[in-house]
Amino acid sequence: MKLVENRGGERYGKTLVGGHLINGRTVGENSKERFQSLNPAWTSDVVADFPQGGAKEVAQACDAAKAAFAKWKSTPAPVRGEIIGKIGALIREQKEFLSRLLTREIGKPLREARGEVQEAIDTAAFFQSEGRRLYGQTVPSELRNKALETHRRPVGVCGLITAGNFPFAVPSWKIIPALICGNTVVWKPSEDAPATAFAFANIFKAAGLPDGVVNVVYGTGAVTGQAIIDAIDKGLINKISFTGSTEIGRKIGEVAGRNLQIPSLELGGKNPMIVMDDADIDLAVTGAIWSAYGTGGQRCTSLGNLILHKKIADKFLNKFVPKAKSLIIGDPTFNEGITYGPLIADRFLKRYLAHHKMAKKSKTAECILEGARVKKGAEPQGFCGDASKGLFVTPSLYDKVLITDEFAQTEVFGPTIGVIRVEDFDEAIAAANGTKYGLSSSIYTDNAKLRLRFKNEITAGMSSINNSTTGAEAHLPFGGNGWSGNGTRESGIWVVDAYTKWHAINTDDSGGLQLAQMDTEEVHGEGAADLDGLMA
Ligand code: UN1
Repeated sequence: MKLVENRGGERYGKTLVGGHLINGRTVGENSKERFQSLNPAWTSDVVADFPQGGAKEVAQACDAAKAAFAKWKSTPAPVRGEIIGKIGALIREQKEFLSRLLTREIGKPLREARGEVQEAIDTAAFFQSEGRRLYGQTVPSELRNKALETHRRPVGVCGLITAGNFPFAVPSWKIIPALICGNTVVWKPSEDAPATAFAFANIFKAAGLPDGVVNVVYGTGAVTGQAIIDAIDKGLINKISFTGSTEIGRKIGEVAGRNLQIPSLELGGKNPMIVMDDADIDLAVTGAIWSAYGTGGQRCTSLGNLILHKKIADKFLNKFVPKAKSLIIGDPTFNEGITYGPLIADRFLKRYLAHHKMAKKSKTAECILEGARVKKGAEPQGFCGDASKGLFVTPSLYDKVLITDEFAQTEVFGPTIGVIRVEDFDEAIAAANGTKYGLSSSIYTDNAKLRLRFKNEITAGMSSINNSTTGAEAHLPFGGNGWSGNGTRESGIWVVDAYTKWHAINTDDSGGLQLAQMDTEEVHGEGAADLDGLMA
């Protein structure tokens, strides 16, 4: 690793030049094929310069992970937990540094970056103690002098592919449980955040994780991500976990499926929020603003479809629109008070700007806020950054969208939402369940009967009542249904199922061959039902 002069972004720091981590060694630091991560608030700041890994590096990383597996698997789980605890302690020590690096690399406000790093600390704390559980069961046998038990076994080499919007927390959701369960890892971090990943990888090393247990191969999704997917077909990977688009998730699902593996897929969302006519409007407006525009709408849990009861829709929007117009946008490195920073990368910006075309296909939709790129000399009130340097956009809002519109059915991944007006709860829940996605969801109401109906009828994997669609806690199951995922979950105890397989064992101490699944003499009662009549 070296830090080199950063022409164009000196005030942010130097450029980090790094390489893959394979079997404890840095590989490809001088390789010619490289990519750069740019600070989206100031795109001439080159944050990092990394080699692009291909099939060769992925194969080397998988070999290293396979070689390290036997020893790591047999390391007692509480000892593995100690290392996880050390990882958590080191992250805590470096929390401010890591948060600032993350903010510089992906443009997330500092307080959110700190929250994200904290989530990794919390995840480490949770799984350190899981090293002292990882419970199996004892089960009664149908035969005498025979004992039944179950154990969780690791699955092997785990290929992990993560996205740029949560480049620290989401990798921790995958890597830490994979490790506590005794697996080894090949991680392909997002091409938008290699420096953040590199810092994380260094913590794994510093915590004393043996060489080869975590390997990191950097690069783009199209090249390095594809090489990881191909490695499933080559038999180099036993389990894949992916956070990203539905389109890529579907491809991974196909490849994993034909190899009889269960992938963990955390995909897109078009998350609904219902606001009923009895809701606390100010509370709902605050929740909707944050869900829609917090993190620049770049969360898989961000609000997509805001479903308003007709009776309160105008009142709601009269409060919502001025708030949306006065959000503070800017460069998060030098301004702690911003609501959201730049979009993460140019491809996100392009997709955001293109969403208007899709929204305008609607026959009924009315554009209330024309979200656009912030232009130098025409910055919104309170803007703090250099519009000509960063990927800054203003928020967008469409009213009178129909759930059947393409705009209501498609994830944008930027600060835009559509308002769907409904007559009653039946229409509201139909709209909320009216997309192919099913990740997060929310309702604002104090009506106990409607809350109960919402809990029972919503098809999403996660729901909030009187709260934002975003902000899952580190120990609750995270994940979605339909196009949002394949039903696997991350976080908390539930993720252990993703990284282990059950092993059932029976021990027979009877001294003879006892046959299970046989008709046993022991249980023949006297009062057997006389079924002869039935055959007549
Ligand atoms: C993601 O956006 O990919 O709960 C996952 C939340 C965040 C989501 C992270 N922790 O909103």
